Amino acid sequence: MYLKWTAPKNRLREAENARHERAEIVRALSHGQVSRRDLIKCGLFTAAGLLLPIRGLNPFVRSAYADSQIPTGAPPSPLFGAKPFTQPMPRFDLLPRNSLATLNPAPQAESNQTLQAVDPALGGGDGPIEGRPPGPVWAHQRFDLFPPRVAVEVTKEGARINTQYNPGVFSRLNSGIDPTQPFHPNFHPNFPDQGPQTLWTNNGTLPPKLLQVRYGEPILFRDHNRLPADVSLNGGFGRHTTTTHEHNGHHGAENDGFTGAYFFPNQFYDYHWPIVLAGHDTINVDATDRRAGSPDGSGGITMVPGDWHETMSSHWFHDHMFGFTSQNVYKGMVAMLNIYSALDRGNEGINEGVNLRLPSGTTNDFGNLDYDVNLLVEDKAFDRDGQLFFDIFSFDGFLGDVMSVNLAFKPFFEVERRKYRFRILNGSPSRFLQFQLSDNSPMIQIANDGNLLPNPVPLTRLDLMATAERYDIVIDFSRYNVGDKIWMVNVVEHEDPRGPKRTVSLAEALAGLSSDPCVGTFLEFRIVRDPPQPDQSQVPAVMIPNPDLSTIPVARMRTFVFGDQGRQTADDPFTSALHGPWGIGTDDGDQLTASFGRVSAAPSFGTREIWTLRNDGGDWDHPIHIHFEEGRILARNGSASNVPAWEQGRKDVYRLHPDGSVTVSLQFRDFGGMFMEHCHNTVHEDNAMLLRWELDDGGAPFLRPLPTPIPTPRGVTFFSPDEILPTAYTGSGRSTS
Ligand SMILES: [Cu+2]
Repeated sequence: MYLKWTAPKNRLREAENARHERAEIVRALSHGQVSRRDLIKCGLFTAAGLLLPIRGLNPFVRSAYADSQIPTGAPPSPLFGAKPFTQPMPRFDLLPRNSLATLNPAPQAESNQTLQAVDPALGGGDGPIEGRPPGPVWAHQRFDLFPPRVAVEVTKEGARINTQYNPGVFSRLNSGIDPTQPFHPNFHPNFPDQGPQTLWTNNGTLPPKLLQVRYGEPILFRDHNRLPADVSLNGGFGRHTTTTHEHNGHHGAENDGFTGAYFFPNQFYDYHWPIVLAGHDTINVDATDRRAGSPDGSGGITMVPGDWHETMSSHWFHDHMFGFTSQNVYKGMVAMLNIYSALDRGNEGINEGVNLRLPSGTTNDFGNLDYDVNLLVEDKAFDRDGQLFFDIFSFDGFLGDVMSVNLAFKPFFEVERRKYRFRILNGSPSRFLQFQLSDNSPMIQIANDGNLLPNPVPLTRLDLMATAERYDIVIDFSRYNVGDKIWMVNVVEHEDPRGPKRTVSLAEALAGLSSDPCVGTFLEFRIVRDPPQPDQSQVPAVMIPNPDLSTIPVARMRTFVFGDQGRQTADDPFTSALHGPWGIGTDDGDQLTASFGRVSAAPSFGTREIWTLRNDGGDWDHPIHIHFEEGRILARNGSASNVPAWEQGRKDVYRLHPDGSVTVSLQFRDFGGMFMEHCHNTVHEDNAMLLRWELDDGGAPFLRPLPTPIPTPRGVTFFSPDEILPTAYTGSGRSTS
């Protein structure tokens, strides 16, 4: 937790010195000059990760000048005189959708292994231009069936000024921001620009990027790595290798951003995102149900196969680098992805009996953003120079002391007197958030984790929101007068990253009495005018009912226990480089720390399973993300009646609660390969609460089990899995072909 500016000056100085010395060691660790083991040997480090309070190295322990209110502390982030609500909130920056012909070289099913010279900083020699693992196992699945129709290219690179900002709406709907003006990589005009080593984003620019896609329109996402070839040019944290996960895409594993399928500077990786409805092969296969559809561009519907009950809306994509996800996402490798469908069209005016007509706009056939606003909420911290600060030594998690929305420090947003949809994403490394409006008026939750709920849920206070969770809400500003202001308030207080300490009352939060600087108002809504057109949007009483599971047999039950007793059983230096303390126990086995060479579960293709996720920690919370198929929560702590209304739809992140359990129904359909399950407190994930599971298709077209990719700048090699847990494969037989 953070010291207040009112803390004694000598205590602040001491903390700043401690942070500085610590940063030196962090740098050495992040450059690979020292290992964790070295630091433990030197007595500077404990196995649990905490830097010991020697020579003032740890700003997080009680000092000689102990502040009785806040027992641990780093110095507060400097704000350079910036006051809250003095800058407009930028809308996301739209990624261009190009024709396939713009891609050079043309995309192909198998990884493009054309050789190029490798930078001497990466060891020189020759290596492939594409970092995707080679060969048929990592070829795009069903590439002929789902040929890409839209090309999207981004480069991961260091911070630079944006001269091509496209918010997708007129300036009056973007709080007056003139997009033709250069957009600086800073968090407020008073703040210094972030340096190219500190901030790494899609295209190197701010605001964060938004990609708009629709069902039945496969995307080829070419991701270029132009991060520094020299691993030490990272501003003290972050790793120059990356892999991109489209969270929670229903795509083949070669396009899922597998944590061990990362690629190097000067390489690219082609991700093929088919954007199909789950159940493509088994439900509505002849595409005759208009509810399973996509906007056709002219007011009608293009019908697609699959189950319309599986329609998804609000995704995000982010780095998933093994051991470095928290740092890389915090550095800015984060974007959002809106999926449009017949049901959720992004046009509130079209009334053909299927469109739910949620707040959006009417100008374009689909994907209007006028009244449909993405909100990325993150806590950040800054060093004395105003550069992003991250502490890679705290294995519990990382908390910032500055709230940002769309990577802007506490902005304002101008709205009209009508309904708006907000797609809120918690992108913090570890922080839980919980929102309320300053006048205690209602919001309507319509979606959870990108899945529209069966029925809307009016709430004055949203549920806790963990990292990676998305809540879509509707706020009706017609109840206010022009000139009014209201604020979004965070009411959950952290003392450390273990989980929320407590939820404060609205009055307490507004009074600014919390010792947690992220409690209180963080986004100001300014009601500036009446809408020029009548609000045609609605929030229907029925949105997307759940898929019917009653006739689908349960092939298998599995149990996963999440705790801090992680043990490493693999010794491969690539796949098991992480050392805990966090681990996952599978089916009553020991808690194991991550090795992406270990297969922990292998459900059979085409089946349904029930997984119970249990929290082993007394006062911890863990938000668990299962890749590939969204699930339905059947029970919390063993009882269906514990599942609140806003979790009655489908989800992909499951908060376990302290000592709690969540029982989830999942199906495994349409694509195969190796996927992950992990804590989305990204610091827990990196240290090393993550496992690999893969689909067992019985042998074809995949191998069983799949070979583990080991990326190098000179190409990817493969090894047999280090370990296969005894209960991984269905039944007693186990093939190791
Ligand atoms: Cu966790």
